[in-house]
This record gives sequence, C-alpha cells and structure tokens, in this order.
Amino acid sequence: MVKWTAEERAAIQGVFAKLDYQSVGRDSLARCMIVYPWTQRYFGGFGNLYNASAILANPMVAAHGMVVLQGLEKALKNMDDIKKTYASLSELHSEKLHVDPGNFQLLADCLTVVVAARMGTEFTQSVHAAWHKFLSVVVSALTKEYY
Ligand code: HNI
Repeated sequence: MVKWTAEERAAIQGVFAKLDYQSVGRDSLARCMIVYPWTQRYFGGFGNLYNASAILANPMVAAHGMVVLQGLEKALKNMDDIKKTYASLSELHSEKLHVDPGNFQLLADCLTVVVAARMGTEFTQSVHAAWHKFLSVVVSALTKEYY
C-alpha cells in the first residue's frame, strides 16, 4: 500500500483545488495528441484531429479531457487504494480500448506541464514531487490489469 505524508496529501489536494477541470483536461489531452500524434489513433470517433488547432478546438477532446480529470479526482478521493479504485478502468483501457500502457505516462507528463504552467511559482519542488508521486501511482494502477 502506498504511504502518503500529510504534506503530500495537502500538496496534491491543493493542486486539484486550483484546477479548472474543463480547460486543464482539454489542454492536457490536446497536448498529448499534438506532441505524441500516435495517441490520436485511439480517438477515431472524435472527428477532426487534423492539426493542432483542430485538436484544440475539438469539443470531444475537451469533453474527454474533463472525463480524464474526473477520473483522476476518483484517485484523489481514494488515495489509500488507487490500485483497487482503478482496477476496472485499467481493464477497460487494456481489454476494450487496447491503449498501449506506455501512453499513460505521456498523458501524465502533459498534465504535469499544463499544471505547472498554470500554477507557476506555486508549483514548487515539493508540490512537484508529491504530484509526480501521485501520477506515478495512477499510471501504475492503470497498467495493473495488463498482461
Ligand atoms: Ni482514458 C476512456 C481515464 C489515459 C484513451 N479514460 C476513459 C474514461 C476515463 C479515463 C475515466 C471513461 C471510462 C468509461 O467510460 O467508463 N484515461 C483516464 C485516465 C488516464 C487515461 C485517468 C490517465 C493517464 N486514456 C488514457 C490514455 C489514452 C486513453 C493515455 C490513449 C492515449 N480513455 C481512452 C479512450 C477512452 C478512454 C480512447 C474512450 C473514449 C470514448 O469515449 O470513446
């Protein structure tokens, strides 16, 4: 079981409290699709992903970015057992969506870039360390039902 200090919990909750899920979700998912274009392959039904401006303007990308942030909020609310909380989500991404698990880290990194840009100097080294640990546990939990 993952151990969290009070400082880590406070830092992670503090980040979420500052996030506008709609725009952060959109910008993170769009960034992932633009920087790592092969990730677009999983979103064939999302319409026009032809270039960066199309992706950024795509309402389905924005809507799904929100879904991802709400999914992360579930992990925030179950910090002491993210693995169990994410078991069905991991199975969905593996069995039904066939998402290459390497992409989880890519989206997590894009989210961190967006969060850091939004938070600026408030995204201190210690907040970054707690945030990185949180996303590492999320990524690990999402890959648990693979193989
Ligand atoms: Ni992901 C659906 C959460 C990474 C591709 N994804 C979901 C859903 C949640 C979710 C929640 C909705 C499930 C449901 O309908 O029951 N995805 C997350 C989280 C991460 C993540 C928390 C964290 C890193 N997903 C990724 C990545 C990809 C991905 C990296 C591909 C690059 N996810 C999908 C696709 C769907 C999806 C595709 C289905 C979308 C749709 O509506 O068709």
